[in-house]
Amino acid sequence: MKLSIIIPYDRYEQYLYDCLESISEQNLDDFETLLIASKSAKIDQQIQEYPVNLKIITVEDGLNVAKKRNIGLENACGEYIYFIDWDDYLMPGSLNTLLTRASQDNLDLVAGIRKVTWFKKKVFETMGDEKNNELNLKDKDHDLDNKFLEKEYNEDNYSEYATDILIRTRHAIRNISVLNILIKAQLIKEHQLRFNEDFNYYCDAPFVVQLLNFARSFDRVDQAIYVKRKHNDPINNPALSQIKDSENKFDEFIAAYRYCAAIIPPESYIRYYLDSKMLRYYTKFFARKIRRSKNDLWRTERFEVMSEVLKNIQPRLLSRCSRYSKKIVNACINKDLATVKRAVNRHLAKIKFKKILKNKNEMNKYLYQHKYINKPIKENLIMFETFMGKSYADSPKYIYEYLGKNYPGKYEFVWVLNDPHEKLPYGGKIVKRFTREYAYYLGVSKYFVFNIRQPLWFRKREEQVFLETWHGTPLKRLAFDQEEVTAASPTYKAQFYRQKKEWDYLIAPNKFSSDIFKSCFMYDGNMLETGYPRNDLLSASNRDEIALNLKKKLGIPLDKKTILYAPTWRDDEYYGNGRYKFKLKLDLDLLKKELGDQYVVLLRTHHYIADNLDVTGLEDFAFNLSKYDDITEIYLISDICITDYSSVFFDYANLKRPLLFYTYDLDKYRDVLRGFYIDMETELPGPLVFSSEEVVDKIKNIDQLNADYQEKYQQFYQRFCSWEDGNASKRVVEEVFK
Ligand code: C2G
Repeated sequence: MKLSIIIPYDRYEQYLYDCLESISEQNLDDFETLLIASKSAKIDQQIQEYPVNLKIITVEDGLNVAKKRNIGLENACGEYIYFIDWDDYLMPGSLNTLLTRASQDNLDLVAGIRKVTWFKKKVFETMGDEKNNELNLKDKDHDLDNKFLEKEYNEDNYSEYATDILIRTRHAIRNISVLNILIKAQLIKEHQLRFNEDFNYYCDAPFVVQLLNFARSFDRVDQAIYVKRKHNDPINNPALSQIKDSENKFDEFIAAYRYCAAIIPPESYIRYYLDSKMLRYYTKFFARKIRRSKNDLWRTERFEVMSEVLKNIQPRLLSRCSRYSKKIVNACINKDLATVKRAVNRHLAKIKFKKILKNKNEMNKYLYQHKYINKPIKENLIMFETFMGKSYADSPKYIYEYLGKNYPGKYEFVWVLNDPHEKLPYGGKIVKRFTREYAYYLGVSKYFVFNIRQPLWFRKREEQVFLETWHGTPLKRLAFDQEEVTAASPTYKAQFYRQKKEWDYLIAPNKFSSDIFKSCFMYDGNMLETGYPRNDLLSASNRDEIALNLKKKLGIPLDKKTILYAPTWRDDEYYGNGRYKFKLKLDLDLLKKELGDQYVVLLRTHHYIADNLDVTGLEDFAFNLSKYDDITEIYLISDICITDYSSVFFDYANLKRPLLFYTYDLDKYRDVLRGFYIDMETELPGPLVFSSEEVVDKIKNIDQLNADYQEKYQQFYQRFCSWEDGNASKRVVEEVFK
């Protein structure tokens, strides 16, 4: 047999599917895949059916990776050995490329390159490189080549080591990882190499160092690509590297370093590299840890250990360091803790100061953290924010107006609004987001009513009360239910976890949302099962009068019916932070031609959309209301609503008016970007349409559509709208503002 692939596996089977699928795409014939699976690991039909010559070796629970890989080695029959982790995958043909190269010159080791991603295979294949670039996840193997080793090593005249072959292999020790190295089984056998089972986190380094030591021939092929997948949910399924606080991680790190250092020549290239890693670990991590850690070990025992280690690193490495690094290394070697602390403090203060000079919001944040948060709380002050200060709208607006009307003089109000607004009713003071005033009010307000998440640097004080209204019944999968986080930061779930703990109250518009919010936000605080304050307007007794006035104000012809088109945003189409692209796929010319004698169109993009819709030449038919604050008011003037995957329809359905779903990119949105909580094909109160022609057709036959969907609409209404009776604001206020 030519090749044995060894995979240690214990949980989170959703990762393993991608891994096995990718192995089936390697153009291999004579190979076996050894899955070393813990007894309790899930092995389902799907896993067993991949055409990868799978041999499952069941082992007891709790064995570490080293042990599992060793069991793999005992059982492997291949001429070559290859390790892959169950949560990673390969680009097609990579293994074949490695094997071909190895066979050509009978090489002991052949390595490929590694890429890092946050995404599953399907997403990575669709938009991997582009997305990785945005996230600055470069192919670090190459990065390092250019920056560091080659230059330094050659300059140092270590020509006897800097042979072509060594340079070509250096990436193999970049992370000192065994991943993406094809190894001749004979080499392992000859030297009886095994992973050191004492190491839970750092078993790769000692093994790889030995491989490099013993190998007589090696090469690298850049076409063989291994994709290392980061886990986006460190709360529920952390990767080994994301387990932070294990007590013995430090001891093991040092032990692994010492183990390696003991078996390689002190002047070797590998040692040079190991030491540079250690130096980096100390300056970037350890030295900072000793300032803040609650655990005194970092300043006592561990500091002593570090001192001993640093004493033995190669002096020429130190000579290349910055003055700051030299200073803290020397201080540590001299066991001078006070100097290290002082130097690190000064260094970090300098970095902070530079940041502040560059961006004045940083200054406001600084003032919040160091000054405002210590000021006395203003007991009657309430701060409101909707869509990051973009509008006076949504549930915060309705809660605000209810408070203003029913409790005159009792509260002081602050509204976060970025653009100039007319004076607000009830005397609300307007502040811009992230200004000094904003930072001040974050520090001293008693109550917060926000419809999105709070700023990342906000830290709720114990006496403060945070009411999170959220902003829609979930159709798209949210937070912890999102398999992939393609928009937002990949650390979104970890951030969310911390932020939701600060929510004292969360509003649910219906039972469905209440259940989902609990799980998708991992929320166990007070759930206000009240309905949405923002929908109170939809059952107001004077809603027709309000609608008429609004139509007049916006210049919408009173003799025409209106079609609202309110789509959502796409996670993968964006310019930058919170600024998304949107290309109108609704053929307005066609709509005007076919429907223009009876209808006009109201266009409304999501607040994330940065593109401005161009309605030039159609001014009497298409009205762009994207900048209008409150979509609830717009619902009142809309006779038909077209949306896609926006939560808009859950609210609009309160009016029992016709709904259409223009879902031209349904497959991608559902399968790649987000996934849904309800079945778009069977549970919606209106039809899915895929072209402008279909839109026209449905609207021309709107009576038929209403008849066809009457029953479904009724069921939908019962499920999602039955709590909305016009009194949600009252219920919320009475619960929260006691
Ligand atoms: N909205 C709007 N105009 C649009 C789309 C949305 O004014 N064209 C408003 C609506 O109030 C809607 C809310 O923004 O309910 C949220 O928009 P979604 O399209 O549902 O998207 P998102 O902001 O991602 O929120 O649980 C809901 C989810 O969080 C979705």
